[in-house]
Amino acid sequence: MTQPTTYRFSFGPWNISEGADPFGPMVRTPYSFEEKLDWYRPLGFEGVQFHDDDAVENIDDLSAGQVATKARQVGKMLADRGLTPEFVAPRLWFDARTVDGGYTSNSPSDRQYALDRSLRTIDVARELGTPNIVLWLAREGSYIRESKNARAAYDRILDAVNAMLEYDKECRIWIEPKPNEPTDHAYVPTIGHALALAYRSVDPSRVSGLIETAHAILAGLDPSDEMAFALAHDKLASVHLNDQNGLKYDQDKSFGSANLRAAFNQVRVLEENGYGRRGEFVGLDVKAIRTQKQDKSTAHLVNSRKTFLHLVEKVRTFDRELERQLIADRDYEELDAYTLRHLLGVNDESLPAIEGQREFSRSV
Ligand code: XUL
Ligand code: MN
Repeated sequence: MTQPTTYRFSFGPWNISEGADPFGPMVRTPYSFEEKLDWYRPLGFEGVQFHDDDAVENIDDLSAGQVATKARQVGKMLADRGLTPEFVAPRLWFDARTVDGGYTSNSPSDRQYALDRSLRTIDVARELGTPNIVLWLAREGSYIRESKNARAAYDRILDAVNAMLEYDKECRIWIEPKPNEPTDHAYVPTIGHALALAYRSVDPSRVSGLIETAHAILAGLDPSDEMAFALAHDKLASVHLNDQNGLKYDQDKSFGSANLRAAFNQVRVLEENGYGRRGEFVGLDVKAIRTQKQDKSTAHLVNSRKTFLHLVEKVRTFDRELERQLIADRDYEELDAYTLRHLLGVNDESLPAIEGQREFSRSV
């Protein structure tokens, strides 16, 4: 019998945040990068997700040599704390030159900036000690469709991916699709789009996907089925588990907080397909509730991790023989009801007492 997977978890420094939103200021005071790193192990995490400038501040103002030196120092800070860099993502959405997009900007010089910055990100990753690059294609899209040529945009994204693969023969690219925000219409909105790009690249074996729960929901799709699709292609490199209450701004709620059953099904598809056995991290991309006070700035990370592990237990204790029988009988009503009882941790024996209780409260 195969041993059960021992999961390992990651998050990014941006997941300990100050609560600022587009309509209001910070509500918690910032912690330094070092303070955040010190928390990882005590909170139960060993993987660190990075944007390039989380690791190397003011990256655009430094020479290639200075960037490498700084990244190496951060790599040492990780090693000293027993931490592993999971990936580095180029932040192609803050600079003035990315206002109209990065790889798909209408300005050739801005497109060049986006590519140069991405190659620098690969340098950072190499010095930190990871081959993995995440592309969240934040501004590769449009606010009005007539402003860009979408057909040309897909070729430009592919050219950028190919240039990165050629630049460093070891690097691996994980595309993190998202259908909107900050743009209205994103060019790579789902994992299907991301994997189609992967297969067209010069080295499909080095291009795969990262699926974020909230992003799938924003696309109107079920996150566990999206994960199943990537797993079927052996292209689920990582996940960003969180939650999302319907079609709103990207909420990054704690895992399971809006839809516990959908969370169960994400854990189910990961667990049943051996996700994590080759070292893949269970990544979280969660934010504290804006109104949360300072002293609980990391509770959402701990809670999301615990919810994941509780749901692993729910998957492992699901009655497989009953499931097999109910599927064979096409008794999906009972499969539905059993799933809910299992998640609630109840059985029908507890009902008479509860119903009796109601009789009692009515009579007084
Ligand atoms: C944005 C998002 C990013 C990526 C990394 O919605 O999820 O934080 O995960 O760039
Ligand atoms: Mn994410």
